[in-house]
Amino acid sequence: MMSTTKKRNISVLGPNTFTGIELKEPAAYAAGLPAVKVALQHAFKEMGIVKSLRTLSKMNQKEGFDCPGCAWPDPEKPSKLGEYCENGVKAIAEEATNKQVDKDFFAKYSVEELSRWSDYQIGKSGRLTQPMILKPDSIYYEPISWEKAFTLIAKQLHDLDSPDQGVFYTSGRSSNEAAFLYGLFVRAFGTNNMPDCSNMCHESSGVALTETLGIGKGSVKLEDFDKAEVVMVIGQNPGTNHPRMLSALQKCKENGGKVISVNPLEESGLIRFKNPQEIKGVLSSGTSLTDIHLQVKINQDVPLLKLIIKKLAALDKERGNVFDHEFIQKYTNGHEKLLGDLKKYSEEELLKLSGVNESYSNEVVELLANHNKIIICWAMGLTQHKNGVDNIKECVNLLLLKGSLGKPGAGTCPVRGHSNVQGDRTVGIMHHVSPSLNESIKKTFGFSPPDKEGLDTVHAIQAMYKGNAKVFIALGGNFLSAAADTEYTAEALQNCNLTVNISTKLNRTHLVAGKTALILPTLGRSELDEKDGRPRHFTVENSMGKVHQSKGLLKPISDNLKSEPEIIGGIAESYFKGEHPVHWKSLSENYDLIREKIEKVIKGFEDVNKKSKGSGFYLPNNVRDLDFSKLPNQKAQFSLCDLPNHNINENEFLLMTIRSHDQFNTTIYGLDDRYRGVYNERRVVFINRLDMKTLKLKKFDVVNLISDYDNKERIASNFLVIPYNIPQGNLASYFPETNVLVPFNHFADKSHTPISKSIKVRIEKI
Ligand SMILES: Nc1nc2c(c(=O)[nH]1)N[C@H]1C(S)=C(S)[C@@H](COP(=O)(O)OP(=O)(O)OC[C@H]3O[C@@H](n4cnc5c(=O)[nH]c(N)nc54)[C@H](O)[C@@H]3O)O[C@H]1N2
Ligand SMILES: Nc1nc2c(c(=O)[nH]1)N[C@H]1C(S)=C(S)[C@@H](COP(=O)(O)OP(=O)(O)OC[C@H]3O[C@@H](n4cnc5c(=O)[nH]c(N)nc54)[C@H](O)[C@@H]3O)O[C@H]1N2
Ligand SMILES: [Mo]
Repeated sequence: MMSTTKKRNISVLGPNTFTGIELKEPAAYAAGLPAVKVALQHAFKEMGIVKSLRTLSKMNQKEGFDCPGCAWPDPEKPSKLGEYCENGVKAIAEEATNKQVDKDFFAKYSVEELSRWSDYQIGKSGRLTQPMILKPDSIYYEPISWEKAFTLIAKQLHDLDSPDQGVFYTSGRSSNEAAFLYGLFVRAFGTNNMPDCSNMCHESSGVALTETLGIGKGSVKLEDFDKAEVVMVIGQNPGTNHPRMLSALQKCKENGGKVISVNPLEESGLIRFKNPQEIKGVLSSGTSLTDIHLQVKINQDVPLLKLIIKKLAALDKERGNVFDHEFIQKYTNGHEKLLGDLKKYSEEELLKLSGVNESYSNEVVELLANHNKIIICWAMGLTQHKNGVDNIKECVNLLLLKGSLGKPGAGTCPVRGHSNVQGDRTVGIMHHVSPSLNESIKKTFGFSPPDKEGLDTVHAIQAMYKGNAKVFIALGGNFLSAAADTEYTAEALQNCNLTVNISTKLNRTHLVAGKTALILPTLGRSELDEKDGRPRHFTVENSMGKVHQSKGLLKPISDNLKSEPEIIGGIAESYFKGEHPVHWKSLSENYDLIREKIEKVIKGFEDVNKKSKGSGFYLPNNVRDLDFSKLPNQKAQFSLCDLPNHNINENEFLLMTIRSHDQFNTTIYGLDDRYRGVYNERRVVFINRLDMKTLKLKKFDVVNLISDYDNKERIASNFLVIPYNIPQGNLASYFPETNVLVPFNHFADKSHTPISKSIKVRIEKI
């Protein structure tokens, strides 16, 4: 389906044609030789053999660069066979490709024509090589000099009626240094409008963990997996999205631990694992990972956790030692209320809602009753629902009852997405006002940051849609395709006077642009970043709060790229013209100087220039120290969480929008979802066979998916029906093709994360 804009004739959604599906059985195990083979195919195709081997030897090594894929930490001793996974190699191949999107490319293809390409084709065109401008009424990007681009941005920012008409998005790939400088500039400019990808991702975790435990991050370290007795993996697909986590689960199993997965799908990556970093792993039949799989229905994790807690409470009455009473007494608040509240629910009701097998759930209860070194890992399966915050609070309830915090082998593990999304937050990318951060900035830099709350992602889109925000600047990411309600977001971006994307690769947001649009090409993680012949390095923070350095090594794809700090510094310099207490130019050129400032402003970064070398250092984490002094009564908080309520109509399903094995968010590496057995096609919808029967659907029938929120019909057209092992009443399909169905104004309470994992839809056969 094509939709058009007023001026440029842009296809917002791109083509909806099929690419030639082939269906096989879901994979019997994750990784192993097929993963090595596929990884190398991707690398060789994009980078050639020599560059591939050189690049991979430096990935996730102490003197190399941090993988631009996920945020899973590196072990102290990296494997000799390389410390990377199939999808990390795909990420690097995508970034370090030899293909170029240069001025000739843009002279050949208009944005109208490019918008009719699929995201896969757009992404595969190659790396951006020089700054480009799309002028009002034009459909062709043209070259522009860096200086002119900075001057134009500065002028548009000066022309705004108020700084709050600017929106400054960040995706989570940016380094701590770039993110710190960006946040500093946005505050100096005068707004807190800093939406970021986290708003669509782990924001629910941040809110829930801050309210209950006093820090919006997880508490476990990598070595805790060696000691854990039980690891619960809830709403997460590590085989695809955090493959190196499988090695940690493998170690846990080797040490006698048990792994429980809670997921509407039986994800292959969690069933069996052949570790490609061990010879024996590749040759043997691998390690079976999941001991018990609870096939929960979409968004019925709260009923399931309540059921588990209720049964544990009954056992505790009998045995007296199922809960950690000393811990509860000493460190927590509200435990009686929680147990009292559980009386409202019957076990039968909770079991039925959750949809899980009763005897499996009893096995889980028994395991949890007998152990207290418990880690709970989760990702988007818990956060992207209306009650995303409560989902996580219910996990915290369980850990608190068991005393599974602040001890080896136990704790919270929200598994982060982008490789530095956590670091970006730590150094100040945030739409909320932090009085203490503002105070430190004032003390260090001599200006007062604004104290008005900024816009998060969903509210920034609404502001642009309504014309209340007019300039959109993105430090990375693909805002159009990542955000909810693609057609609404497209209108929002196209309403802007100026959209600016600081990017490595071409994506749909460059095409669905404001009246004027700029593409500012930047260095990738893997590229050598030099100033006057001297290499510079960055720092990043991994999913477990460890900060370490990252240094690129490849020759940059073009001489006309700037680093992210240089681009931010260039904009700031043009905007302030030397009339500001911050010396933007010197900061943007010398990252040691930025780090010295971070050290002054952000707690835990003392001595960062020295400490970030080697394997790095951990930031402070109050949960590890069992210090809850900032919370009410100076205790960790139990929470009362309601059951989710979707008011599903008879003909409606709940749809989760998930990642295939061949994508990184909106970057499509390829068309195969190998673990789920779907090849060469992304326009598919996974559905239970019994539901197919009721709807009289056959395999490969073509359907439209339709959501009807607020009496508005939103349609994702042309999807092939795939019979799958998924609970009745539930559907799964890929993101971003289905983002068009997610209403912009329906999001999680408190965290405002779009409801991308529980969208009410109906199916229409064509
Ligand atoms: N290769 C690769 N790596 C990535 C990414 C990528 O796209 N590709 N993305 C990165 C980013 S930014 C992120 S945030 C992470 C995302 O990592 P994940 O959260 O693992 O990604 P999703 O594909 O969204 O998978 C969600 C999982 O939750 C399950 N699920 C959905 N709804 C529910 C529910 O209601 N309850 C339960 N219990 N489970 C549910 C789904 O079946 C699926 O297994 O990965 C990061 N790493
Ligand atoms: N329906 C649905 N929607 C979702 C989700 C979902 O599960 N379902 N998941 C959500 C989640 S968890 C997230 S995190 C967001 C992701 O949202 P984003 O972070 O906005 O999206 P990405 O696809 O990761 O962004 C890819 C683009 O980033 C740019 N890029 C890559 N590396 C770099 C770099 O080093 N520097 C710069 N400056 N640019 C770079 C490239 O141009 C590339 O095209 O999407 C969210 N949207
Ligand atoms: Mo994410």
